Amino acid sequence: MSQSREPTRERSIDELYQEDAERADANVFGRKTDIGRRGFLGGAGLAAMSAAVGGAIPFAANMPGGLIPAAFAQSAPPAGAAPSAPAAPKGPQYLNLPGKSDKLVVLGDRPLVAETPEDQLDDDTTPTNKLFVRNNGQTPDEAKDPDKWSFVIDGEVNKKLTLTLGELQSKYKPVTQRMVLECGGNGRSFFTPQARGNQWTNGGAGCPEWTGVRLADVLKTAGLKPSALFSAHYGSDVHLSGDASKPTVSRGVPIKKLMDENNLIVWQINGQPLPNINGGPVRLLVPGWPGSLSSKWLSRISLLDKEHDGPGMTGFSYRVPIKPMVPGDKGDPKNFKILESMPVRSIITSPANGAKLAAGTKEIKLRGAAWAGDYTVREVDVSTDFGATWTKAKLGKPKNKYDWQRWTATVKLPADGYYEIWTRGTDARGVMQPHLAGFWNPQGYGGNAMHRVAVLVG
Ligand SMILES: Nc1nc2c(c(=O)[nH]1)N[C@H]1C(S)=C(S)[C@@H](COP(=O)(O)O)O[C@H]1N2
Ligand SMILES: [Mo]
Repeated sequence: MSQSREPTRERSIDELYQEDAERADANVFGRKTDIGRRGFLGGAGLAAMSAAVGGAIPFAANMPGGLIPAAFAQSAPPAGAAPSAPAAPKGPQYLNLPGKSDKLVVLGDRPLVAETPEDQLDDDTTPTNKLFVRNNGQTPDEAKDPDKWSFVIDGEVNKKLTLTLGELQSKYKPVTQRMVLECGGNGRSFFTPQARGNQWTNGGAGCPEWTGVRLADVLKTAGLKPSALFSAHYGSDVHLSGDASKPTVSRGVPIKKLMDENNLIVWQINGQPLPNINGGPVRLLVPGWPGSLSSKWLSRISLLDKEHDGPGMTGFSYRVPIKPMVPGDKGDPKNFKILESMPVRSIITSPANGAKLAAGTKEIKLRGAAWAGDYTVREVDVSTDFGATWTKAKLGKPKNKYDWQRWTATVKLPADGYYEIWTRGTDARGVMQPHLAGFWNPQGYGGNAMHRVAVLVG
């Protein structure tokens, strides 16, 4: 006689949080009392939470309910934590691609999408092998003769231009700038309920040094007609369907943004030829706004007399609500506008999430980076006590516009145990990162919840 029934198994606290955060929260923190006050983390809840995160929680009294502990957001359980139950969600899949670090995490393989975990963004300048990859279509074969790579500038211009890479290099003055490239969906995984698309943490961004010529200089040669109001950018990669007549993605910007002197047509990254996987031999770089504007394998920039309607411009694509919508709702297209500047974001690049430090460690040196789309970052703060108190980080200056700002901070710890280090950035306008990803939208753009890393001391 066979017994097919699964033995009942007690699920670990992290599984509970992953499956149903609200229920887990009620179990751990206790239900709201009839006067509407949330229970506090004590007794059985505290014991269960401590066992799950792997140590005592010195600031347990400040631990907010409803927030999935940072320790559970990582792939592997924190060192010393209770071993994960067999049904734990599968761990990250690492990228295996020549020229790329095997620490990049694959979010999708058709099209290829891979992100850079925050702790891999610890270099002041992002090395090429650590720059994220976001393809929408098929990855093209490597160009045989890069110097002959050509693209056109057409539409509302006085003179249609066709330029090869060789001509670009000989006719225009090259510039080198360190600038952030960031996917519009960066931070999408922090939305609740889950939004459609690649589930980026904060790793859909990087800040390498780019060499190229100013797009504005090239546009001046073509001569813009007064009717040129908007751009349309195209790359030569083929649509996933194989239909060569369909662009994979084609987005554009209003003329004011197009003429920004920081937009470059680039062929080098960190002093080397731009690799095929990141759009070489020639790509566009439109910093500050969603990465999708920065066409890889650049083939054409068209000037239009109205807003572009290519794939990535319409419906809910790269659009965010004007007025907040009910999270999870379908949404009314009339309530949406195009996402322009990316929001402020600060990340901790050291220590890594899940770091285990020696017993008796009384202070931690933190390193990180912050950036804010079109704006500079005014302030970065860090907290070790679930946001009850904050310490100002030492914030560096950008090398040039659209560079990220590196920061450092030292925090003191009162005792051994489990901590979450939180960071939040504030941009030059005074706009600060929210505790949780706000302004929910169906495709999950602009998710910039404060970054948290779990560390275990002792
Ligand atoms: N031709 C082309 N350009 C493209 C894309 C693409 O799929 N095809 N992806 C865009 C998106 S969505 C982003 S975020 C960036 C990613 O650049 P990377 O892969 O070099 O990191 O390229 C943009 N340019
Ligand atoms: Mo993107």
